[in-house]
Amino acid sequence: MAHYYITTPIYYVNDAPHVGHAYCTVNADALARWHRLVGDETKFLTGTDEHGQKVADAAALNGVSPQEWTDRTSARFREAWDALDISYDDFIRTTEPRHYETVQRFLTAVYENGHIYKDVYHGLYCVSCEDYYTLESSDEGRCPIHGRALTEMQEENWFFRLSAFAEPLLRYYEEHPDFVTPETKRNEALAFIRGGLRDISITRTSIAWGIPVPWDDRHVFYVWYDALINYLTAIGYGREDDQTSTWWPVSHHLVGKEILRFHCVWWPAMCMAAGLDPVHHVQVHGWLLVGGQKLSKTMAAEGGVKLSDISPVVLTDEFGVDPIRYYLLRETSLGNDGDFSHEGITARYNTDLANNLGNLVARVTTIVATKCAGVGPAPQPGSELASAARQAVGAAAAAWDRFAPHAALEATWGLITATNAYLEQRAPWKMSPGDELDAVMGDALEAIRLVSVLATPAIPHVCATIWSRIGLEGAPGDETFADSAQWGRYRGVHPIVKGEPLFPRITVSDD
Ligand code: ME8
Repeated sequence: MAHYYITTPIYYVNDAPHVGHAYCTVNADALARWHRLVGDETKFLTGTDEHGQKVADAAALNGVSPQEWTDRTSARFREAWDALDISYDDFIRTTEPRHYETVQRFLTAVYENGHIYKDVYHGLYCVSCEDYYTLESSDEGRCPIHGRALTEMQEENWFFRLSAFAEPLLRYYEEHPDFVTPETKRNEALAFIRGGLRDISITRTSIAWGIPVPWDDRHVFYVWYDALINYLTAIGYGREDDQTSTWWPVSHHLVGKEILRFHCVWWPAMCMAAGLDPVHHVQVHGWLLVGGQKLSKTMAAEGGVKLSDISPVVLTDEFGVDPIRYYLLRETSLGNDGDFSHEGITARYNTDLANNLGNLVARVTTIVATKCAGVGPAPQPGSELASAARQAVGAAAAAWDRFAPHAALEATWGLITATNAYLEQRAPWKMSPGDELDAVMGDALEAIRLVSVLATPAIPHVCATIWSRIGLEGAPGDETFADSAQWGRYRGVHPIVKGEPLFPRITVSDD
């Protein structure tokens, strides 16, 4: 059985989760659900990144200890993921003992392998990024991402000999052409490596909120250096419950484009330095933008949207879980930036969910209820819809496999459109009860069943509801995909439930 390990970044707990975090987490969730559906042994990891200056500052600002602050904020992430029906298998917090243990083991291995040394660091630091810049890489002394003035820092630090890994990294990229996708991001990482790698400072004495360096307890590890190792903590690296050989290195990290350098340069080099194979795949995604801007706390101050108004919990309350999940998955392809807006959600809701999917299910269940005595007939083996279905199944499966949920859903909605067109053409509402009507309705029910299977990683609640409305037991993911994706599994003689509209239309006012 294939193993599939997928991770999101672990999110900083300096503030509450917003829809940008949800974007990444929902995509990872749908991919994990897809792999469970096809029968892979799946592990889906998310969590919170709780050390570092930024988090310590947020705690101080709120007058509580860092531990109290991280407990409180980490819980808000869990709450958001519950609201979005996120099926993580593990939620890691970097303040947990298991993480301390793995980090210390991993970094001791790097140290003992001779890749860590002591020196004095001078640099320009951005607390929001928790990262150093050089004058050249800064925006005239300001952070190129956050726009804030950079702070001059000088401290005695332990350094990681990143510069020694340029050649091994380039070789790794050459031997693993799919290491970083999409290709534009792979090229970006390669350009960075070819531009020359400098050693990086990996410890701090200026703050105490971090994991102690095992061989020098005046220092704590720099937050990024501990954070990346979370992916190994969750699979027990260096501990008694070590499952590294099961889940590593054939794993997938889904990360936003601003943390490409950490995941595509530092992290593989760190793994090599510890004597471990780097992860096999990093999928980089773009940003959700509001009015052309990355979501940030300053947006509201500049007259834009307030982040708290578009928190995952507020959005799911307003539109429902599945519509938000659908929007986040369907609107933007992983890799590109996309615009987030209420108008965008409403448009997708009314068009794809209410008009296409909702109407199809309503239409079919109504006709079967009134003209087929409420019992769903069986489909025809050679139906013209069967070829549309086969095409949709193939295209959707291929898209899920290549990290393209938007394309998987596009293919799935292609089958909905084909089914609606088939009904328009055959006009079963004009037919009298009998074999011809049964054949058409059986085909439509079978197409709906297949749509529920294909869409279940994205909108699991609605798919389970549709499943029971067409008289099936359990849920669309209960059978393995190889079986359930075959045309003709809907055997007929299933009791149909008409039910309330799945997606009542949202009225859009003109003002
Ligand atoms: O960087 N659009 O944490 P973070 C899309 N702790 N995705 C967005 C987004 C937006 N507007 N804003 C945030 C960190 N994200 C580190 C990671 S991993 C070892 C350590 C998502 O809280 C996106 O996935 O700043 C991005 O990479 C992640 O949140 C960064 O979250």
